[in-house]
Amino acid sequence: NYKFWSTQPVTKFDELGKTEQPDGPIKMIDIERVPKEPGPLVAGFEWVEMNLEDPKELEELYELLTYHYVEDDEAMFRFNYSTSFFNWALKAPGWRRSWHVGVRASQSKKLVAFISGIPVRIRVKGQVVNTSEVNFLCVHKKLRAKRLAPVLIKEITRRCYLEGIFQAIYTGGVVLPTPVASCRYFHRALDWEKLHTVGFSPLPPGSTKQRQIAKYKLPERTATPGLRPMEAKDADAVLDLMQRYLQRTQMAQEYSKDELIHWLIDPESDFDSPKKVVWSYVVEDSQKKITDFFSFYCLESTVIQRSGNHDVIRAAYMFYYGSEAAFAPENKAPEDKHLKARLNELVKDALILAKKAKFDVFNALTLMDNPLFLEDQKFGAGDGQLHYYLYNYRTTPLPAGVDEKNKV
Ligand code: YNC
Ligand code: MG
Repeated sequence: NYKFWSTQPVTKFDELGKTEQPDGPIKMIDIERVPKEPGPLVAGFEWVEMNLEDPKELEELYELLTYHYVEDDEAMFRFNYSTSFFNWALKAPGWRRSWHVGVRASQSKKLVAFISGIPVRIRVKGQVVNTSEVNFLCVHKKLRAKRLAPVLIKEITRRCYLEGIFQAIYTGGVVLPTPVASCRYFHRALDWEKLHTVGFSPLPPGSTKQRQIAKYKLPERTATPGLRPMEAKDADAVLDLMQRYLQRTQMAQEYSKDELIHWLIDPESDFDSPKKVVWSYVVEDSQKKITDFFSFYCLESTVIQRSGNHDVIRAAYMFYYGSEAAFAPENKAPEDKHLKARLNELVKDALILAKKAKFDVFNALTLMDNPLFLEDQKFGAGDGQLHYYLYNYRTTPLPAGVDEKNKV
């Protein structure tokens, strides 16, 4: 088993708990010995570097992923990333065209597979590692189970090595050797009736539709004084708060100011534009100090068996947040009661704003401090898991689900 993955520099399942070695690279790479040309592809196909600055090529990537990307186990829903999402996720500061790798049919030039990387710095237990974040691996349904995925993975690896990047981070719903962390998806209905119609939310035994709708009803207006959309002028304050806040976790991305602006401030500022990807808010107190922030992004899913009038689910995903409440003297681990109360106020406002922006559901993973608010804000556990992986980097896995011992 794991015919491909057992050949790769990743932690093996049976090494777990046995390693006495310190955290660090599994294999040393000599750039001189990295092939200068891509490996062979099956006859009839060719490698391409995608030019995602060209709207036509961006649209080709959109087409491939719209019909062939990630589905749930029952094949009811499929992620439908937008072209503005690709502009956001694939053109982050430091992006390189050479890490936007496609495979085309030689005759028709049709795009049939894709894999990408972007440069990110990851802090893992106190050490900062330069990595490539590998994402959007996709093979056309007609070319599945032909061992094309390992060929794509080896090609992006070669391209990372050539640029002097020897480690990678990636996530997936499938279990591979060996997750560094595993999270569960939680979902909070915003439009329960629609989620029920499309088959996402079952009617719990003993309940009624009316009771479910009432359960998820939200106030019209947000409640936190000083809450407003984040602007570029807030970047220094938010970066400072975020950096301190992320110290609560053992693994997190490190951000420069440019990166923070890219990831949190959408050039599309129109509140409910279909092109908007990320929504970010700050809380500014009466002394003009930023005390809290939160953000969420949009990722729609196609309803594969369209039902009623609905062909997409509009989902908001919890992104970064932070609060000075974590550092207040009243906030004491392990309960984090003070922080818990504050996060519940902030997340409730995030739900209200997401509802206003016409989202159907709000999703969050069991990471960061999310377990402090999931239950109170009526999120329910989903079927989906998300596993986090590191390539060519050895470390012992973080505790399951949450990455600190003091969490639920
Ligand atoms: C997966 N998601 O286990 P073994 S996530 C990694 N991530 O290898 P074939 C995967 N490996 O078990 P198919 C994987 N899914 O024999 C499968 N595999 O060792 C492994 N789906 O290859 C699998 N996108 O070509 C097996 O399978 C081998 O035709 C089988 O293709 C797989 O983006 C796939 O879920 C996923 O498009 C492309 O099913 C296809 O089925 C598909 O015969 C729908 O492959 C879309 C989908 C995956 C989303 C993602 C992160 C990808 C990370 C890849 C690993 C990066 C490593 C770091 C490289 C840089 C290093 C540096 C520096
Ligand atoms: Mg294949």
